[in-house]
Amino acid sequence: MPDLYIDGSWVGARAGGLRTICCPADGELVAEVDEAGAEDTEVAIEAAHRAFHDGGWSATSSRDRGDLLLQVADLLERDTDVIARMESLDTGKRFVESQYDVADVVSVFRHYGRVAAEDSGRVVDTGNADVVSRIVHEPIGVCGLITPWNYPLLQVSWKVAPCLAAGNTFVLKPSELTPHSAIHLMRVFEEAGLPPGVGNLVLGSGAVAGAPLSTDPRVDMVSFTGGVETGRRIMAAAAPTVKKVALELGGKNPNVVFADADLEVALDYALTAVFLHSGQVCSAGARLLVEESIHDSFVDALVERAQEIRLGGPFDDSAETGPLTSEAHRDKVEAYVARGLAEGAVLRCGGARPDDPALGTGFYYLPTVLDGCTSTMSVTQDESFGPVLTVETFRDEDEAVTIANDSIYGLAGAVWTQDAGRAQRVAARLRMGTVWINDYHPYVPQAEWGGYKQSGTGRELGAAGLDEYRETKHVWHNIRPAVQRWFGSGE
Ligand code: TXE
Repeated sequence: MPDLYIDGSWVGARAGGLRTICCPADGELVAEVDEAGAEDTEVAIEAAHRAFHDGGWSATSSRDRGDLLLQVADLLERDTDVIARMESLDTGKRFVESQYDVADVVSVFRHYGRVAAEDSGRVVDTGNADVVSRIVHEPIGVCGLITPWNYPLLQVSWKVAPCLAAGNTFVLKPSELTPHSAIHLMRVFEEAGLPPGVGNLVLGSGAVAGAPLSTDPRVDMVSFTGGVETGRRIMAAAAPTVKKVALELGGKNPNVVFADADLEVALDYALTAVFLHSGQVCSAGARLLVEESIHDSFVDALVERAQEIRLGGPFDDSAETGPLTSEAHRDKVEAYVARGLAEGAVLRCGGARPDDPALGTGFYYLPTVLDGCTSTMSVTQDESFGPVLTVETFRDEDEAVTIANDSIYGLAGAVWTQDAGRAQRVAARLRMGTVWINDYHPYVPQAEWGGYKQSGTGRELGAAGLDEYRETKHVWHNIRPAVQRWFGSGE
């Protein structure tokens, strides 16, 4: 069965392109999928454009759209293990983590299913009794949705659910490395009765299949999650047609531990912050800032536990984390660590591939701690997107905040302290879209997610995540029209 979903039909790539998907945990073949060319994306854009302008979707009631999203949530929940298996084979991630991810996807669809009809605009008091003035929300139009490989279906859900809730049509281009859960999602949409052309799926490389989504004048908005370099390119490509652009570009997220924190808990979370999913998380706490007085004991204990983390494939019950997504990505992480060492960072553990022959065909990399780092080093400024923690120290609150904010990024960060006043002061001064106090990583679909500075523009999730996909219109109704005689009043 072909893999591209365009205008309500499953089709192959016009030029016949195919891509081989292998599991990063062992290099085994997962499947071959159709690889779209730019012409396939253009046909998908045309279908989405037609469905938006001719079709009934944007005119459906927001309640009906919400009901469809709730139905999709139920179907996805029904298929949890099927989808989780696809995610694990495409990403190499542990099956149990993929199951958690699907549960999160379901709650994102449920959230937007419930809120789709909640905010129907407002009436404006103009001060003029002869006028009815209303603010209404309308869909933007055709949305190009481009997503990465680390949380494949979850990243898709953060875009697709609010996009449909608001009444838009879309062309989705998931990461070329992890296409299967997106294919399954389109099957679920088909089962739920999404009208043809409203949701379209193209698979393939960003530069070819993805590029038209930021240049084509029929696309009204492009929403992208991925690397900062690609984000810059997409923003520039969207400029000539003045598209709305929403970007989530990752971060270099500081995890700030004060000496007065509950150190046992802070240590435990410092490991999860950076090593969850082998660091392939946009909000990974990859930059540990620890108060100087506790540096030695804290980092010694952290290194000891990092060395005990067990690596393995998706269906290995003893594994605690998996491989990196590709050989190219592991090469990038290795080069990043080598650069840090050349700049004077001290390798405390890891810094190599595991020597277990059972892992030899996967793209594994050991949990790595680089101590003795400073803000001027590339390793504290660049995102590795791998299992690499850099350690810096600070002496007081001001210095902690200065170092934490010394970054082009501003996605997320955490502060650990039992002093509530300090926690609030630091949280207020961190220039980031999310700040956790005495916690790391949780998010909920009800709360906004996104970055300050070069971590992106716009927000996903929460009320703002729906607003991203809506235009705002002012409707002014003069209920007692009368001749005005602005001109000709002298006659
Ligand atoms: O991402 P890309 P890559 C970071 C992380 C990683 C780096 C590069 O640091 O090492 O980005 O990863 C599509 N027009 N993050 O190369 O290229 C591409 O096909 C349209 C952070 O994998 O940004 C894929 O679907 N689309 C991050 C998507 O963009 C284009 C998650 C992401 O790929 C395109 C992943 C183009 N010209 C990586 N070029 C996060 N924020 O969570 C590429 N794409």
